[in-house]
Amino acid sequence: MVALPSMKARDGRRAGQEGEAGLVMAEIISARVIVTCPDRNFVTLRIETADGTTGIGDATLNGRELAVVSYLQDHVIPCLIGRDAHRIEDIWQYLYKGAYWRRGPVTMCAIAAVDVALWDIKAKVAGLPLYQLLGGASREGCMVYGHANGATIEETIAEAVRHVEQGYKAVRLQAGVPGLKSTYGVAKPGQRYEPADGALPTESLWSTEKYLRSVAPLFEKAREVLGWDVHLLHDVHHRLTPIEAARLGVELEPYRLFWLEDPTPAENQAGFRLIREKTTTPLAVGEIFNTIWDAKQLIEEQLIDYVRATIVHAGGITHMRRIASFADLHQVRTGCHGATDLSPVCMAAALHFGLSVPNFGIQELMPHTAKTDAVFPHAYGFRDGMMHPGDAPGLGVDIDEELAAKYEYKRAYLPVNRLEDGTMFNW
Ligand code: CS2
Ligand code: MG
Repeated sequence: MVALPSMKARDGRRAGQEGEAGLVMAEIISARVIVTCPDRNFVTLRIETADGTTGIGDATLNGRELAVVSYLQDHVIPCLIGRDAHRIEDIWQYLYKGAYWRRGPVTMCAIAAVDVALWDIKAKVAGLPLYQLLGGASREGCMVYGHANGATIEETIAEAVRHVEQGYKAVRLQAGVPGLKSTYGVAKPGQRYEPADGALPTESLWSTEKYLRSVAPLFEKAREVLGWDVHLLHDVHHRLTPIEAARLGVELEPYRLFWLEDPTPAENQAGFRLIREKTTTPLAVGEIFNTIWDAKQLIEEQLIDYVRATIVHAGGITHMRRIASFADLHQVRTGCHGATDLSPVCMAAALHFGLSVPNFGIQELMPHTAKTDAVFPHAYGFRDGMMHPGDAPGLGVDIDEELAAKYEYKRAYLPVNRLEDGTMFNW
């Protein structure tokens, strides 16, 4: 009979180094946090094992970055040293259950960073691109959607045409709202869209009535110009009530959207029942979710079509695979958040995840600046409207620490939003 490796408790806390028969050990000897601002802030965790293998994970929480830095440095890293990097699930459970205080964006970002760095290490040790360890490729590549935005309908559609010419099969359309000075998702003149734009939060004004009047004409014109062979998406950014969202969904039905995103805030998951009863426009929700519990009812009752949780904010690859498996049972597909505040490390992880899960839907792509790309050299690429993580061992992304050190952290907040009468509202 084959002797099993000993299951004896080591010191109850740490992975031992005794090298028991059959156990491949990768002792964590250091972990450190790197903060850099190549055009915007990013937080990255690097974990190193005794044989010199390193893995990285994204820990960026837009506008609240330093809270995650402290959570990692002061509370997580001391517990990692000496553990076996290969025990990814056990470390995940240790950090989640062991904190006593479960869930929340700061905690789950920190856990995600550790989890992704450990998957990176495991795949490098195996000498395989990570998706191979996740079951291998389920498709040729991950379809992505690009962002077309402009102050007017004409500008937005011109941008969409440009995307289609570049090969995009799916485009999100956001246009300025007549009568409002600024709108989420629309770049300021001459700049690229970047939501975290102030050392203190900038304030914008919102009118639901003006907005609702502006959306259907945008999509009517878009179908006229772009035809029907391109997927069109739209983000409401949590700004409607369920009944208003239902009305918008119905109005947009003739234009066959791929999805309508975040139509209403999702803390009250039952609120989506009303929208769902009224409209067949597909719904996508979840870029601010951090665990499966945020989406449980939405998925179970099939109140949404796409879950937008992503690696960095929802506990890493380990937890995202749990969300995807649960969603798959209910015919809900993935549609990972991929704005510029998610670093190239997160994008790489999302692509390995997306390539491997059976119920991949689409991946958001908001390209990073050249400065960001230089700090994070990566193997992933774009072709014919799809992205592929590449075949380098591990995640296929690194951080150039020397270059990163040149860009000091700059406090930057997401804007806040008020109704025209001054009432604080959802941004
Ligand atoms: C947006 C994001 O990508 C999206 O769909 O909702 O731009 C979001 O506002 C930012 O990622 C917030 O940090
Ligand atoms: Mg969004």
